[in-house]
Amino acid sequence: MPILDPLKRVQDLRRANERRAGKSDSPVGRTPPGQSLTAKFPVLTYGPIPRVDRDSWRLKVWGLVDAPQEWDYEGILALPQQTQTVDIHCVTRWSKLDTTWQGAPFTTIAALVAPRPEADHVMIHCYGGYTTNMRLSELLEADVILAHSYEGLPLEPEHGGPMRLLVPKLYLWKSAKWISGLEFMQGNRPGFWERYGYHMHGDPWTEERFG
Ligand SMILES: Nc1nc2c(c(=O)[nH]1)N[C@H]1C(S)=C(S)[C@@H](COP(=O)(O)O)O[C@H]1N2
Ligand SMILES: [Mo]
Repeated sequence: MPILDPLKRVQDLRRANERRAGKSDSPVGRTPPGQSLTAKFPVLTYGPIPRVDRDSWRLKVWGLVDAPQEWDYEGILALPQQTQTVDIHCVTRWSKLDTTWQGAPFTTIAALVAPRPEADHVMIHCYGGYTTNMRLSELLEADVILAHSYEGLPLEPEHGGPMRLLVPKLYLWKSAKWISGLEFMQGNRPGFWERYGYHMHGDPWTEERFG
């Protein structure tokens, strides 16, 4: 057996461990399998870009929650804010390192609407009709935010402005642009791309591209 194979295996294991420990700062260790790095920020949208201005934008939360609520743009800005620098990964095989976003943590919103014990998934709804599904447990991780700013500036309309979801740990199709609603549910249901064969979960590190 060529010596390269075991060496590569050890390297891969070390990278996986570093990643789990959050230690790796080498671009190689931070790039999931099958992805290439880009410095650009490609726009990927199915259909036309819905034009939603700040004043009319709303987030409605309903389903299996004790306190259904609606927020406007100012309401989201009035919540505690979080700024974070994260890597993003698109299923079309580009990754972008060190992108900086600001917004309100999903956990704050979840705490305010009080999910019922049986709620275990959330359908994300968007202006324009796009949807995507996620496990509630993953939305409750600390780096999931409702983002209104990118690199210190208000989010551009083509990237989801005035407000999008950011879930850095999953492929970017889960980071719904022009977010309009959160539907808390019991059990999972496919969203837009998931119905067309994308994976129900979408972990870039295990290449959950298609279901
Ligand atoms: N509402 C909405 N959100 C969406 C999409 C979309 O078509 N509509 N595309 C998804 C896909 S497939 C990707 S890869 C990312 C791309 O985000 P970007 O255009 O800011 O790069 O947005 C996701 N969020
Ligand atoms: Mo995508």
